[in-house]
Amino acid sequence: MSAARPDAATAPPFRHDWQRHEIETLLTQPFNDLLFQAQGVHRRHFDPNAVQISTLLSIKTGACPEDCKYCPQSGHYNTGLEREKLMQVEAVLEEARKALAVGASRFCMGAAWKNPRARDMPYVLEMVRGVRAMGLETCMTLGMLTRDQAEALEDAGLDYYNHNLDTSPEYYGEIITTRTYADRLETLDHVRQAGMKICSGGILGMGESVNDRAGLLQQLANLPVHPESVPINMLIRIEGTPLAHIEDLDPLEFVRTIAVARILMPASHVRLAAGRELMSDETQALAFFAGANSIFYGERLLTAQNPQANHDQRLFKRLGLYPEPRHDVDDATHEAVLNDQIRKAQVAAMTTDAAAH
Ligand code: SAM
Ligand code: DTB
Ligand code: SF4
Repeated sequence: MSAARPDAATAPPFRHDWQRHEIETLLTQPFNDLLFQAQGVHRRHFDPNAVQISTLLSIKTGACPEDCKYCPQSGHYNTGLEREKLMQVEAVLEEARKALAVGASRFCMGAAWKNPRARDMPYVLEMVRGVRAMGLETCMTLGMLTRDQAEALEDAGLDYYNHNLDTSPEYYGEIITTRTYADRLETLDHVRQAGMKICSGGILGMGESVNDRAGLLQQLANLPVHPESVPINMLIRIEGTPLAHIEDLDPLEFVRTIAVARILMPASHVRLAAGRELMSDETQALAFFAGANSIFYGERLLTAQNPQANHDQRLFKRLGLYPEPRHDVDDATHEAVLNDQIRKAQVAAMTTDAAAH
């Protein structure tokens, strides 16, 4: 279990029957009422000042056959991105070592695929084994999976599979035409049946309505088990994609959505995911208050920029936040050793950079 707190035991049971209108009511209530409620839920389930840290690596970049209108990696749009084939296993492990050294507890590997091919799987499985052996949690996002592929990943030790629903079922067809919402749900089902944890969320700022945001959260919260990790991305507008010039989303609408995700999925890690680079520190502080407790750390997401590490270190210092240690290792001694290693690496990274500023 994640950083669960003792008072979680007295919290009401989790719901999986949310109605769209109930979620819209939550999203549109006065901001202070919403944030107060969300922070209360957050404190019942988590240490309010601990933030889980993930680092991302693109293991196969660009030329994706899907037409996701937001994505720099879709082969349907000319975004000037240079395509790169699947990385060598050793090169991926080298990046994972760097992530561990700067204090990440989870390493997420992403590939611009519609789905992995059979011949890619041995390499991908080797990456999972190697990263896990370092004591990092493992996460992958490779597109659609068959049941067999999900089981093979689970056997190799993959902890999380990321597969986002992105938006409401009604708005989905405006954003992606090369796969359906049902395809997405099917992969999530394969991941869950195989015994892995689910990381699933969406993107805001794609021209969707409040009702669409409610629809996305409804789909996520009404899954048979809440996704353990819920990334909420702010659209990064990429020149060359159809959404390059879409209107800005009000940052307070973004914060509201984080708060409602926290209320609907009380024990899930809600990630303040892509788009932090263009957010003010104050918006991020509000998002943490609203219940976000996970970030991507490091200067690059998959292909787009993320805040500089030293900027995040200063922000954590200003807000009194600290990285959350991992909690899901079965054996207590192993967990203590890993947490000690991670904590030392985190403290070393934080103090070195803080001293330089
Ligand atoms: N191809 C796989 C898939 O789509 O599942 C994995 C990689 S894909 C890049 C992972 C997620 O990144 C997408 O589901 C989307 O939510 C997010 N993403 C992609 N481009 C983005 C952008 N420009 N701004 C914000 N989020 C983005
Ligand atoms: C998620 O929800 N956001 C991450 C991760 N899951 C794989 C990806 C964000 C990608 C942003 C655009 C880019 O870096 O190419
Ligand atoms: Fe391909 Fe994933 Fe980008 Fe869609 S979001 S174009 S599936 S890499």
